[in-house]
Amino acid sequence: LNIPEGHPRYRSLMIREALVRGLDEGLVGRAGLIAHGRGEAFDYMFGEKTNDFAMDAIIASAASLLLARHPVISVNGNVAALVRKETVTLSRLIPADIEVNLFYWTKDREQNIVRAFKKECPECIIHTQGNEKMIPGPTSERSRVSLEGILDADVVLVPLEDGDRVEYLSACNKRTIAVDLNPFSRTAKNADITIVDNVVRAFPALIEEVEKIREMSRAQLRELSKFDNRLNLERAIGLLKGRI
Ligand code: PTJ
Repeated sequence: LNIPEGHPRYRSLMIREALVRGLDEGLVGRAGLIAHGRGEAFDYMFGEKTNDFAMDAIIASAASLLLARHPVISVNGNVAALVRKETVTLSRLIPADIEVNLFYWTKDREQNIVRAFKKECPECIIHTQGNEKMIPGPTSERSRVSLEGILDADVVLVPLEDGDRVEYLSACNKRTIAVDLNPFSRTAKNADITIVDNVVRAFPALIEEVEKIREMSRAQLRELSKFDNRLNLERAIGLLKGRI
């Protein structure tokens, strides 16, 4: 599809194209396109920009990731299609592990995503969903995690999902960071920090923030990592109310 750069919805149409390409390449699940539609609707209402409440969450997330003993970035099909390069950059910078965790799990798609990440980062170890149900609770495929990855992690970055996994990760004493445009989702409400922003903007902003604060002392980082997620979600919902 040839989309002229001057098209008023150029950026949004390009994101859709990246997902459709991801579907053709066997990275994105079919339902991933529907999930994107939900996110897109929220993004439209939030003004398609990184709002103040998102930036505050990004700062607290950057500090939490830098403080972590073992941070892991959980990736699904949509993340692999939309922000693969940025995920690798983040993982190198922090440094953090990458783990493929799929809701609509198939071995084929898991392997396609691993290959795509390996192409971007040959030295990266990409964890995959373990064979055992490791996290007690979630009934979906998402409960299967890697022993060396999410099971051992103390901080898990969970972009783009709505479900019960975050609740159970928290029950396992892990700090959870979500990126979700839907401030009403279970994931958004249960995470320790929720970045209410489009992942295509949130990840580059997170990279910038990590670069900015990575030399700070642990005491300074601890200060920056303090965050009241409930209050911050209220700010996001307040903006929606105002716009409506
Ligand atoms: O690749 P898989 O099999 O793991 O499947 C991935 C999807 C996304 C299909 C799966 O996790 C799913 O069904 O997710 P949900 O339950 O639809 O939740 C996705 C959440 O992400 C929703 O709350 C959307 O509003 C939000 N969302 C969608 N696109 C974006 C987004 N948030 C941030 N940035 C986006 N680009």
